[in-house]
Amino acid sequence: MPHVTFVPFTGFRVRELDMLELGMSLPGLRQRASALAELPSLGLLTLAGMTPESWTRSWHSVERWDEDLVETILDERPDIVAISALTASVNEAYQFSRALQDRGIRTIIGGLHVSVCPDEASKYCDSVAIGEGESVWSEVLSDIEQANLKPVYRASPEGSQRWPVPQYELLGQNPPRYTLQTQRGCPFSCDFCGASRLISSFREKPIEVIRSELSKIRQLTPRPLIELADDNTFAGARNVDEFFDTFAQSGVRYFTEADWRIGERPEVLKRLAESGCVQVLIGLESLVFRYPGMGAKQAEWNRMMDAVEAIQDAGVAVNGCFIVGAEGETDASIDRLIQFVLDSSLAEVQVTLQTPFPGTELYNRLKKTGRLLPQRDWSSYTLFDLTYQPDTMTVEQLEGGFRRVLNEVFSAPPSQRRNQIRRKVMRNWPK
Ligand code: B12
Ligand code: SF4
Repeated sequence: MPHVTFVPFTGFRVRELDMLELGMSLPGLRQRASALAELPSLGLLTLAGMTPESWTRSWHSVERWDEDLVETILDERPDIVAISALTASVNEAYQFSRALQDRGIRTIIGGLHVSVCPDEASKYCDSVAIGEGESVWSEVLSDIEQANLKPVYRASPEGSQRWPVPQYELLGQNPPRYTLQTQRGCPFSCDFCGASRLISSFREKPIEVIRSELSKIRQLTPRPLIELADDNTFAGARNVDEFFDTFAQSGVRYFTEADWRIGERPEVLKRLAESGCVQVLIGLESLVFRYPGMGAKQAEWNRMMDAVEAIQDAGVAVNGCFIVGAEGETDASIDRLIQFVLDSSLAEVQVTLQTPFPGTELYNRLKKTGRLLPQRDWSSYTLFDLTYQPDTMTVEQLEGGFRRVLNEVFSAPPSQRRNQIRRKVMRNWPK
């Protein structure tokens, strides 16, 4: 029987050592980083789910690869090793692929980063998958069976009509968290967004497939915690009642990502908490700067914050996400952000550095104007390391300003304050 070995690169990444130390010393950040690191790679689980029974398979989720892993994989005698990596881990993935190739093992790589940089990836891997794996995976496997692996597989940008159920069993007994996707892409096109348009167009998953996935997760773990790997869950035209019925019946608890407009939709507010949603991540992005491509997500600040209040009144905690480092950022605007976050009623916050992921308008603009920092390679694309020359500050000033935000916002007192807000919000959560 042919064998495929799946190797997703996972875990939390920060490049600069002082950033890493700061992150680990701040209670608010440490907590979030360890929760995040528990999330599995849905891309390869999905491809495993559509791999025919005639193939055997193995799964190695890696934070850091080493020679022992290479030896273990050699013992499995795979016909192909399928690797998935994001920008921050892609250089590690390339070196890992080379180590396998040196031992005569063939590799194929896919994911957001290599879909945008396939020529770069081709130097390190036998084959590169561009776009959604669902569209090309059957062809890849059949080509391997016929000893005819092609150097590149390109999925159609419209996206596949197939929604295979991920093979969650590969995660073993009772994983701490699951990921599940109910839609892919986003109708907006924020110019910094490193996810929504890189793989395929905006599509919603049919409700029966979501039901099967939830039921499979429930069979494996009775009371699971799920992070929806959606780009913008309620941005489409789906029937929200059907959606909420499905989640409520499954009895799971879930986190998701949406835009603030759900706070103005009574049909969503009425049932979001009851369906099992405990937290929603909302990109508030910046107090002062408006990014191109935000579409209807761009609105008056007070209106967005009223929507946030409405969501929390409905029993669901809001994790407000902010970006530091937009064009025009200054020490004064950073101070305003700190004060705003400290005073706000947000139950959780996430603050990251603007990061020009390849494939985004932001990346193209900064590259064209020579502002990407040449000494910061892909491993710095972590959302916590600066990768470009700011326009109105020096690199050191912006780095210093960002560390100041983290210190002020994630130290013990404000983190405890947000815990209290979260508890208050949760009191409205239906029992
Ligand atoms: C869950 C998640 C994680 C999980 C799991 C990561 C993983 N390996 O999948 C964890 C917590 C580990 C994680 C970590 C990080 N993440 Co993250 N994460 C997400 C999240 C929320 C969902 C990703 C997901 O499941 N997508 C759904 C699956 C189905 O899509 P997919 O993985 O792209 O796979 C499809 C295709 O790409 C392709 N494919 C993928 N791999 C392969 C391989 C082969 C062989 C083939 C044929 C096809 C193929 O087929 C799949 C099916 O269509 C996204 C945000 C979002 N909404 O997308 C951010 C996101 C992907 N993360 C991001 C970032 C920045 C990070 C971190 C750097 C954060 C940090 N500082 O640590 C780290 C990097 C970790 C690493 N190893 O590189 C960015 C990535 C941008 C980029 N271009 O790199 C995103 C887009 C968020 C953002 N703010 O912009 N993350
Ligand atoms: S609203 Fe969110 S998911 Fe949609 S394009 Fe903007 S950043 Fe990306």
